[in-house]
Amino acid sequence: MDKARLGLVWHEHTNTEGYRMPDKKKTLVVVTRKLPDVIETRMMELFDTRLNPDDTPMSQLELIEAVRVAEVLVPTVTDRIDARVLSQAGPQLRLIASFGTGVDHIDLKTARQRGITVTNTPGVLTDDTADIAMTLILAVARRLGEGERLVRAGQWKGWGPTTMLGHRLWGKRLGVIGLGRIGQALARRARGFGLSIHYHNRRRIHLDIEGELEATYWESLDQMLMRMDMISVNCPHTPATFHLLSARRLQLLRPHCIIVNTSRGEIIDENALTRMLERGELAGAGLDVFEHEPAVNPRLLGLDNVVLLPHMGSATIEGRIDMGEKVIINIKTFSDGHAPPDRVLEAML
Ligand code: 8YV
Repeated sequence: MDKARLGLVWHEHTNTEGYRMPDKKKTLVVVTRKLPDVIETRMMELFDTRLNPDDTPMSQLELIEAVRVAEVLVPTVTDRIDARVLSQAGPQLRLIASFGTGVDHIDLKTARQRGITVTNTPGVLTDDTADIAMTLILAVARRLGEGERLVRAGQWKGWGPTTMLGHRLWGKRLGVIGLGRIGQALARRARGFGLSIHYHNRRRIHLDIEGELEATYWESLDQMLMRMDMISVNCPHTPATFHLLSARRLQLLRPHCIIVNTSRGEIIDENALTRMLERGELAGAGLDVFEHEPAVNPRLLGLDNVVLLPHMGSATIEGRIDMGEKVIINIKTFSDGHAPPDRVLEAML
């Protein structure tokens, strides 16, 4: 039987970026985690898709096996696609279509050097993540975790004029580190709660948006930290933002300040933060992400003034389906020979 009949002959063509994408009948896609059913069903229709139905995170060795055969890899935040994994990739691997916005789990430089395109899923988890950031601000300022634990433990003795007092939001200053898409969505919510918006970015945002949010730009992060009542971390994790909130910078915050983080744990020196919370040098923290996920510093677990969530910023059914849709669009566009809409370039970070 000839090779063509066995489906072994691939017709290659060049897409707009000059990459050569093997154009066999169906693109071989390896998905590392269980995705929503509707997304998996559509992927199976469109591509030669290998799923992970029991959702066990892949080991580094399993990832290496995957990149040896996949034309497209669909990883998530729990997969470390580092230089070691990428160095084992076969020449057929042309696209990493990540399920999520953050791309700090992928070695972008090595991917570029090996001619592998990387895409993500921006925009569709903005509101969900901003909701969780706002929830954490409310939860920490108004001591929701403590109150809930008290009632559940059967230890609530009844209303008292000076018990469970938190802090009013209205009139306070919120400093957003990274007033991008999610930061702005948080700022819109926060304004509804009477918070004034301050922000630090590498670059000042468009004056129209600044005007709409009545936001104050702080070129110096240190100066902003010294004056805020609450801080929200909303910038991506890159080499430049690793431990941006270092022990030194955390010391600049006033003791009544609270911090929330829905971005990446690595942006805050978690040990230094924990130490300050233990000593009462900071009023509280709301953390949806951790430096060594899924491990959580055990000393944080014992603290009353923290609210801890299991990385659920984008965890809505709607959001996860939209993320999957974006993954499909990126793969389909790429395998049809076009530039996928959500290409990630190192320079963008
Ligand atoms: C995602 C996230 O759920 O998109 C991101 O960057 O942090 C999460 O909200 C996760 O990345 C899925 O891979």
